Amino acid sequence: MKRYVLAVGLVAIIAIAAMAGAGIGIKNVFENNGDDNAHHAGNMVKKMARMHEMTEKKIRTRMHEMARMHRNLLSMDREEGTFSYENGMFYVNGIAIYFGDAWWLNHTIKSDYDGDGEYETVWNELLGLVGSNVAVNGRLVNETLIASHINGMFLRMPVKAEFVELNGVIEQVNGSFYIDGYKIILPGRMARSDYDGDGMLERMHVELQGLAGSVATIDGYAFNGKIKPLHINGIAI
Ligand SMILES: [Ca+2]
Ligand SMILES: [Ca+2]
Repeated sequence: MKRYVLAVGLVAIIAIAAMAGAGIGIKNVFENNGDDNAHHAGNMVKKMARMHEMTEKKIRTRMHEMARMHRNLLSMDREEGTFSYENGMFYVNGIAIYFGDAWWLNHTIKSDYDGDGEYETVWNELLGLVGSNVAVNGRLVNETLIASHINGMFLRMPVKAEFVELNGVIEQVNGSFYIDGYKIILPGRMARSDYDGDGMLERMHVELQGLAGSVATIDGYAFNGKIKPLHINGIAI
């Protein structure tokens, strides 16, 4: 039943897109037809069109917000100078640089920061840059620069978050989900895996609804009482 309604919705959206593409207005198709069914169908399509428009508007706003946030990342704090390493800490011009916790530093990175042709762990990429001139962007907090970029290449969001593994019952309160007292921050998109095991790929919050009340293990980055999950019950986000 759920699938059938979804299919009808999708057909309506595709029909609207096709009509828009062909330059046919919804108004022209339905307004001159006295038939009741056509009138109801017209209202439904109009409603779908409004919903579609609102979703598009939301996505555009979010994309603008993200673009603004990323533009701002390079115009916050910046240090340029010789990159050094001492007693487990990296420095530029005597300023301590925080690149992330142990879990993140042992993570294989997607950019070749030291330019040796290999994608290594963050730690090894950074060690490969020691002694060279670098530019580090980020946020200066208590005389430590929390890095977002090195030599213009993106590392991570400049938030001092730590990697944690939580185990407990997933609770749902006012539309939000919690585990072990942490609020779970979910991506606003379709799930790539079937986390609740109901045989369907749903939106992330629907998957979590299917897990609410049961015991789960969630790992990810924790900050300010929130967790941004990397895995739910061992399944990647
Ligand atoms: Ca490398
Ligand atoms: Ca599911």
